[in-house]
Amino acid sequence: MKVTYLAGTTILRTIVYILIALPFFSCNEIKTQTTDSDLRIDQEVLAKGFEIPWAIEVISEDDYLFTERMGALYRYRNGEVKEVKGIPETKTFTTDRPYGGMMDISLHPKFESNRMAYLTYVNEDYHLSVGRFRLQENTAQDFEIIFSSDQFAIGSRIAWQDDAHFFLSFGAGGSPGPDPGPQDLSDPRGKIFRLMADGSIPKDNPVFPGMTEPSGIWTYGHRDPQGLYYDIVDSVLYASEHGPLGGDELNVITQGGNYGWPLFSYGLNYDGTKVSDMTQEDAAKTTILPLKYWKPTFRLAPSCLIKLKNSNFEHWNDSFLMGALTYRHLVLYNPDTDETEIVLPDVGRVRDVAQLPSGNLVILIDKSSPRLWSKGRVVKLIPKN
Ligand SMILES: [Ca+2]
Repeated sequence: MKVTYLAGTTILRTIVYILIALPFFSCNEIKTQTTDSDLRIDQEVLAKGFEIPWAIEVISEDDYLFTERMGALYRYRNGEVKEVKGIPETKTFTTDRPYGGMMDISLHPKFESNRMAYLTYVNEDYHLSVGRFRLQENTAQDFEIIFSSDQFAIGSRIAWQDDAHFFLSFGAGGSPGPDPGPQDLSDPRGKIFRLMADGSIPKDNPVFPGMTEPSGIWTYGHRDPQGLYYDIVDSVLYASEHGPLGGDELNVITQGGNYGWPLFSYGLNYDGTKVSDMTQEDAAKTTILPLKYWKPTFRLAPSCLIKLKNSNFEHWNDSFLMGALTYRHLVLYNPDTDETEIVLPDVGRVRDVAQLPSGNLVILIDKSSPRLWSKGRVVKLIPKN
């Protein structure tokens, strides 16, 4: 019985390794959607004048909440933008550009009845916090901090597993060299957490070696997962993460997994040196390799992640859409064909994408991109033939 089980495990592991290794054997070029392609896209600017609009959530077809990294939450409703009152102060850390600040906004799955929304932000002590509130018109009522940490997060997203559980990514930076934090289970950086809706720790979270009970940590060894998408149909959590100089990844997130940073990376340190001497073969033995990675020759810098389903962009459905910050493109990744396609070239630094009930999309774009004089904006994407 035991032998059969072990043999089964080995076969399963081999299949998993083959599946993981598949992307290395297919070397598809990056495709670019040309203007004479059959898919033309109307871009309608709904609102503009922002700095770094970072995250958007759709309440209904013409009603959205979106954050601004510099410290604001806005509500767009029928062509009008109002600032939401009652949210906390936030801090950014500035090197070449501001990091941290006000990050994700996420509606509770039962928002329609309970009006609960969640915010991830860097607080006045430069530590990542998560707060929730009840949205009453343009006011955040009963604001309550449900997660606090003692570290700065360069990026953070929320994705809901169900009404009771959400995932929270906690991005670590690292320049010029990597920080060991993501491998340290007592450090919140470089982790994906799984928490109850009230911020408490789910009893069925993993118990890591050296611990006697579950913690909030679901997976570790991440660098900066700024894209988090939970596929409720397939019950799979996906995360896109920034490598350093290249080595950006799309990962399938499995409970308790070590995703390798900074033990192993397909990218390079910012000074061009190797992140580690670990081989891919050795990394596969102790860590979970990405579903897909992009080499330093295509620095995707994925800002967000959504898997489209039943959108009006038929050719994009069942593929992942991501903002590519370095090149200022909107990029589509099809996991079935392993093709990366630039669907909106040089559109600007897209920070987030959301699907509307109609099947059209809304995206957020940074100011000064793609042109120096461009304003930060909310743009609706509509396909036209
Ligand atoms: Ca990794």
